Amino acid sequence: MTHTNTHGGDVDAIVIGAGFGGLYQVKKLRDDLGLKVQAYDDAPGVGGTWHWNRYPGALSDTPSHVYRYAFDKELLQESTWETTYLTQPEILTYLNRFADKYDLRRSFQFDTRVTAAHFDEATNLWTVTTNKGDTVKAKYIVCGLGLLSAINTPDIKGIGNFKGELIHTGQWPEGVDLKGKRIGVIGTGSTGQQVITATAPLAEHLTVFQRTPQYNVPVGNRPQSPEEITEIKKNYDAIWDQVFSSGVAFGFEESTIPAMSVSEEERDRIFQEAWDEGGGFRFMFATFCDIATDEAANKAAQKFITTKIKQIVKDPKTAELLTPTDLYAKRPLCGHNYFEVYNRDNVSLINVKRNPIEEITETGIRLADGTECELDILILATGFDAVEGNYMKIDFRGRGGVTLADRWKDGPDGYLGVSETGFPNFFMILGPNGPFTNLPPSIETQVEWISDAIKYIEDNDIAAFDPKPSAEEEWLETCRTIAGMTLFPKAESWIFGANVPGKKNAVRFYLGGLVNYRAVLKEVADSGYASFEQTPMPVAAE
Ligand code: FAD
Ligand code: NA7
Repeated sequence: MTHTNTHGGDVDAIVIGAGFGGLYQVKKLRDDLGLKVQAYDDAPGVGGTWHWNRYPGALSDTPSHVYRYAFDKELLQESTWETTYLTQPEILTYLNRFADKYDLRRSFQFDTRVTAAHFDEATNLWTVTTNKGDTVKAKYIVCGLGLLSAINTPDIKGIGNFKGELIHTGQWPEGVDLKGKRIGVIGTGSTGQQVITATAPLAEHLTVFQRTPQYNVPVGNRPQSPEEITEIKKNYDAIWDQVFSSGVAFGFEESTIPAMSVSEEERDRIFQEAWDEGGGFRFMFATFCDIATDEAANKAAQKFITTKIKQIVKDPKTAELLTPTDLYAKRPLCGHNYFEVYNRDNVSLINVKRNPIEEITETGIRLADGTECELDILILATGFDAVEGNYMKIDFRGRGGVTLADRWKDGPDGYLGVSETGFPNFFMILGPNGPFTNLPPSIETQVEWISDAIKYIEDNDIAAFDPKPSAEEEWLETCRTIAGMTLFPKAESWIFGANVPGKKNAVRFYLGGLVNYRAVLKEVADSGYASFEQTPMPVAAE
């Protein structure tokens, strides 16, 4: 007996995306499994997030030593950094170095957007098409499309009429000169806060259009000496062990102490220590174990931060506008002297909930009360159609011609964040309902698991491999249950899809932590992928 069909495609696998995920996936499939791989990115080069988000002030808020691949011990020793957090150019340089080291660019076709991918049940192949006219057949697709990548442009009246420069932070062009300009920024999330802080010293005047104030703690970015870096490099094995066996994977010990179990003085001492040390995730997860799950603990953290805002911002009216009143339950933000920016004479803050933007005009922004804000540059720091945004832009069709858009019309599914029922041999890196962490360790976990699954499919002559509907439903229920134990669903943010008008508010993450997520992935693999349908290759008599 021989198998009638090995793959029969043009290549074995298509990988989409040249960020942390896609790059490592190409290396794994091409170099470790020996598959023929074609990869695409619509950017002109590698980097993903760090190619697109070149706005001034763009910084990772994961500590430098753990915002990188863990698997490559040689690269861990060779790479270096200067400060405790990495700027966008540094991360882009790092990813380019990674691409050089493994000669990854030769597998990519850049400046090319994948527009459709249809599964053919007769051949078990995907046909992938691009905006450059390519049509390629492959057995596997791995999507590294990014979860904060499809930009969200607000539908504000007159947005097309602006005669100055209109720039979304997630598509920042080269050569923007902010010096001496009248600049407006819409949005005060993580990105908005970074770009506001960096732009204020350059602008003639900066006007911030804020809809919802957000909590922010200092990032604590400081120089890291060569001696400290040497020490980290010596301890990398232990550092990564800790990261992979933690919840949020940021490289600090997560607290096990409930906030209300200590006195108010002790609580404030611990908050102050975290404030001085810096880091948003650290403030939320290293101080106490229940800031994100218990209302009283959450209130204590809110109170600490809002008191700081009052102390930092000199004008009480501005301080009041900057003070959040909702739960501290969005992605925790941190920055460098964010609230201090509003003490500058050349910065003004507009609350667009109280005084909405009526129209973007040729020369700036007109507010509901008739105020005209004249602008040379308008920066949209309005975030992303997070998680499934880029998936919805591709005409994906699985078994029976069912579209992914249709399957996900009530909110995205996504088994284990890596696969989808009815979409055989189709894998996602950071797909819906994956872990909510410092992302490179989660990306690495998923890329390695996907690669092992593909090896299993190859070794076992499986034609089609996708999650059983019951397994996917059970996983979604697990994600919903865990999310329901936290305060995150009660705050309006991209984590649940609340930031884009019309988007379904639904669970999009597994909030159970990386360590538990890895245990589930291992269990699934160890079971011989029992939660997956596995259609064998058709066999023919010799
Ligand atoms: P991405 O880097 O987003 O790459 C996806 C790539 O896919 C893009 O290059 C895109 O062009 C390409 N693509 C998408 N659709 C198509 C298509 N149809 N055809 C062809 N190509 C396509 N995470 C952290 O853990 N810590 C941080 O501090 C942190 N800071 C961040 C700051 C900003 C401003 C942003 C936007 C994100 C941040 N993130 C952070 C999240 C960050 O996205 C991840 O850490 C990581 O870089 C994601 O890598 P990725 O490869 O999964 O996706
Ligand atoms: P976010 O966190 O989604 O923030 C977007 C900001 O833009 C937020 O302040 C929004 O206000 C604001 N926004 C969005 N649409 C509008 C309109 N129409 N009018 C006024 N203001 C608007 O995106 P970021 O890019 O900052 O961060 C995303 C993640 O990327 C971040 O968590 C890091 O992981 C990196 P709202 O709060 O919705 O009222």
